[in-house]
Amino acid sequence: MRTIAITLLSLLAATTIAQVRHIAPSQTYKLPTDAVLAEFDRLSAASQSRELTSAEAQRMEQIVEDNAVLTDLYGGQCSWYCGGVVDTVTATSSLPPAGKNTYIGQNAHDFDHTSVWAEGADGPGIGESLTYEFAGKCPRITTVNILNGHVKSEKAWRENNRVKQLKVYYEGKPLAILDLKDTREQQCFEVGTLGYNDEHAPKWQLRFEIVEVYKGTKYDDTVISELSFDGIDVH
Ligand SMILES: [Ca+2]
Repeated sequence: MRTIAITLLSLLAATTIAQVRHIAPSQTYKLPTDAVLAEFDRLSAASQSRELTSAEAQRMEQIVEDNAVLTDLYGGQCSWYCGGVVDTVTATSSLPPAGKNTYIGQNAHDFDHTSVWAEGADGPGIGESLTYEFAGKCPRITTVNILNGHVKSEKAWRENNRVKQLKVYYEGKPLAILDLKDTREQQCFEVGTLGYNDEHAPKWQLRFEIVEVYKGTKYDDTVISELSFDGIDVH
């Protein structure tokens, strides 16, 4: 009897594991070249301390307009974020700050391609995770967009680990494994319709756990530059 029960439990466990589906990116979007990115970063930094000349402002606008990823981050166009709000982003660990750079979880959701979350565990950070929390009334999510690795430059991207598999937990239960490509392109994953869009619904969470990584050439730290969303119930 006991053997039968254990066999049944094993079968059930195997079925549960098998049910976590793998999702490949449905679309990818290229970043501009490093030269254009560096020009954009220079102009962006200058705009913090002085008014840009009209030629500089025009150039900056043009760079944003010409590049889908930058349009997404800096274009200020209509998106899920017109109604969607992420209440908190927390990480299980992060690297300590170095100079003015921090590596906290919120950096993965600050609409800045140069700032990153870097896990702070020993080794590549398998099992480390980011948790995003939403209010019940938050519009529903259908898509997860990821800039994988330290995308600010080809050099930083190569030197640090990138995520190969990211396990998504929806309300604490495994939902899917995102199979990330080893690319600096923005990767978009269709995850189904998540959330409530209901002011009476409770708060809810998505957790993203590092399962496997692509190795960097210099550092054994796994990095995500941006993890953001698209969805419905807005406009
Ligand atoms: Ca960022």
